[in-house]
Amino acid sequence: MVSWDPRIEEMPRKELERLQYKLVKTLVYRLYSFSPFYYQRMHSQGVHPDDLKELSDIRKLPFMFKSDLRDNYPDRLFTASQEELVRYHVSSGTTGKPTVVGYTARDIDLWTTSLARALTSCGLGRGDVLQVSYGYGLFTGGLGLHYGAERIGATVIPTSVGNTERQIELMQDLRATSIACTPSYLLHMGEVADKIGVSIKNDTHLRTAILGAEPWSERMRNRIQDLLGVKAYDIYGTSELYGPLFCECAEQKGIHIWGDLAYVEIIDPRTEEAVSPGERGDLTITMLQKEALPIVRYRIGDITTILQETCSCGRTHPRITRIEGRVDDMLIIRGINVFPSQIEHALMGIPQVGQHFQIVVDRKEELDTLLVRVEVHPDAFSDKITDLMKVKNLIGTRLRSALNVAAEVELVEPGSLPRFEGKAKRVVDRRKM
Ligand code: DLL
Repeated sequence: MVSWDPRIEEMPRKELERLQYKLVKTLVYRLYSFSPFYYQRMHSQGVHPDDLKELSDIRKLPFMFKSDLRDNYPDRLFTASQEELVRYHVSSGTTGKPTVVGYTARDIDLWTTSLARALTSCGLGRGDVLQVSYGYGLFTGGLGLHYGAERIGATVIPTSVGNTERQIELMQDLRATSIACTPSYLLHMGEVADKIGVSIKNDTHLRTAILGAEPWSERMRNRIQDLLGVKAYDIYGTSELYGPLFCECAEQKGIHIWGDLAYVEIIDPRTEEAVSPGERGDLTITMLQKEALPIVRYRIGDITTILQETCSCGRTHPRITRIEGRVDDMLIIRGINVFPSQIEHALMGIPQVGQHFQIVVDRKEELDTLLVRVEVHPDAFSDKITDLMKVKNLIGTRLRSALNVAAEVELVEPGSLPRFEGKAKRVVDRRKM
């Protein structure tokens, strides 16, 4: 294993916790003194910075939600002056006002450091050519990965999203060894490549893919790896936390959360207490060194589990398991909770299913209906109705046993469902329209 900064990444856990306590204390004193928002929140909850006597006392602090950022649009939560800001990113959000994130020069430096560690941990370094096919601009994916890759001395091809045929040409001509984009965009790129007679597996140098910004499943990873001949790593982050920050290492066994930058808790949304070890809950992060837009006990709404033990790669910081979905992505179908990720997992285990699907939820005569539209795998596409009926029944049975609720299945031709360059939108909930 090679670490970007072994002194930090492989620090004994006790030492890391001492460092975290020191950082939390400094952060909370700073916010109590300089942020009217945090002062009021802490005051109304009856907490004083002196109450933080050990690291676990962090649980006495109030939570923060996306609505706090929206309610304080654009910059009322900032604790840096205009002169100290070097950049803004803006997260569009699907509902309501966007959120604005400001960065000081030190924020950009720490964000970049975190990505330098992430990219190193999945085997990238000098000599690698990283094609950054996340969007550049207000979205954090493009510039984030760009800076991280330059920091480790890799060569960047800043293609951003779109113009897919040109992307494939550049991937070949400039001998890209790695790509960073959403998993759905990489699959789309694979299809476009096939159409123009290029096999990403055989005709390019691509061997690593850094995929995130949307939920994807373990089975989707297996498909991407087999189909495109790459090792695919899960990268996670949100704009409020800087952007993409945390990634799997070569072991592919959980996403490393850099403990000197972030303190992680998993909260049960019903009780608002920490879940028991090994249980899933709402990922809650405190950013320990963030300057312009402080983030304390931020309830992100992404569902995951924490892994506390040292990874076999030797890095000692906590890890989280793959994000299963968002609290607000959960569909309640006739009273049963269904996550789109469960549907993806069930579908990707069926070889006759292609890579793309769409979930349509509706309500007919007061009853929720669930329709899953599935592209048939090109190899399994047949003119015979009986063959297709068999596939359809198999999908129906698998979905029923995975979800405990019946879904109507519609098979569609390969290539007929929408494709996405940024985050995929797989759910159409007509009940909300
Ligand atoms: O998506 C930042 C990012 C860019 C992450 C590039 C990874 C790669 P936002 O647009 O603010 O930021 O969206 C954040 O996307 O709360 C999750 O719901 C989802 N998300 C991000 N990464 C993953 C992932 C960026 N690896 C929201 N798995 C988060 C599942 C993810 N969901």
